[in-house]
Amino acid sequence: MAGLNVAVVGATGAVGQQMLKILEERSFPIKEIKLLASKRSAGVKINFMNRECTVEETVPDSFKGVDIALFSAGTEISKIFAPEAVKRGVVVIDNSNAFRMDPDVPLVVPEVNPHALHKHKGLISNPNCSTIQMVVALKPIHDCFKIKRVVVSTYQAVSGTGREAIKELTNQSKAILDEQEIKLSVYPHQIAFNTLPHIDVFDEEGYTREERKMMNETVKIMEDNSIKVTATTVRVPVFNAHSESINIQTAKKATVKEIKDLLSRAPGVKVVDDPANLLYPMPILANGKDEVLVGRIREDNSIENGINMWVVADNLRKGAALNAIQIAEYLLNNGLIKVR
Ligand code: 25A
Ligand code: L14
Repeated sequence: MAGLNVAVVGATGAVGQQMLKILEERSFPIKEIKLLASKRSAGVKINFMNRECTVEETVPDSFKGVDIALFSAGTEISKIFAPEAVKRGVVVIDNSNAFRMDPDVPLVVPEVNPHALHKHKGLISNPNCSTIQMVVALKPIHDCFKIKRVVVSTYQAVSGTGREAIKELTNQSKAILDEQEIKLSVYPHQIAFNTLPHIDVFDEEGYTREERKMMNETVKIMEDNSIKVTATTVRVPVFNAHSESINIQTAKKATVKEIKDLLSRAPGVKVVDDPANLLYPMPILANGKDEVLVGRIREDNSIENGINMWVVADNLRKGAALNAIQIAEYLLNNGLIKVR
């Protein structure tokens, strides 16, 4: 069968599982698949394209003969194994924070800056989930009206942290409803029936690394360092799909109708904005979907040329696995990957 030799690193994880699902859904041309994870999961059987596949422990030689590797096993694993894969001629699409701001590494959202892939040197970074859904909505507005400033607050689901965090929200919710003691493991405080203004680690200036990722990655992906971004990232007790309240200020005046028309035609976006019929983006609508949902579009009259909107997307799909596979498809369709 014609196709590529594909490796998924972190295949047993929350993002890795979505990667396998989306490769199947989109009939990505695969000759052979390698499911890689830690030693802990070696031997686990996973069904992929009607074949039973066995998970193997990731070692440097796992990448021999592989054409493309999708990594989602955390920053430390990427730092160790991505260079090993590249050394063996593999094109790596990495979901972690390890290489995103490296000037030699394209940081790509296919709807926004696919051209950056033409300069790849074997290693490509998938942006942070919160950044991806935001720039998909911002790019068409920036192209028409030039965005000067963005103020974003996020409402992030626990699935972004991984499978352990999904279990933690389930277990704490049950415990509280049953009036039992809760257990803390992934998050420093109770996440059930609570919100935490804390995602990833704090820096000396009081921002979290998740906030810095949104601020820095947006400028790199949009290729315009005149855009000012400030972020507050918050964990909420939602299983899947991140929400964002986004306030923008544009150089040119934009009406609500103009923004709606623009976003209705934008790739990867679905406008869900009919408040009269109580229709607006919500995690339960975005869950399992490919599109970034945008609604609550309205003028902000407290500043000149201000717009408010509410943006929701499936963080495991568009925020991670789907975006990575769209990058792989672009590489394939544009002859940017050597097939052995
Ligand atoms: O949590 P980890 O360690 O980052 O693990 C995530 C994936 O990486 C694999 C792991 O395989 C899993 O598939 N992995 C870990 N160590 C590895 C190694 N040495 C490795 N792969 C190769 N070499 P696993 O089979 O060990 O994991 C099986 C299940 O156990 C959970 N788990 C893993 N390490 C754990 C742990 N649970 C508790 N303590 C630990 N130390 C693991 O949970 C899996 O279910 P998970 O996969 O849901 O964790 C999700 C991680 O994925 C990253 N992530 C999530 N969303 C994004 C993302 N990264 C980038 N972008 C995203 N949008 C996060 O790092 C998150 O922690
Ligand atoms: O892509 O929600 O850098 O805990 C790291 C932590 C994604 C989400 C990244 C979380 C992330 C994440």
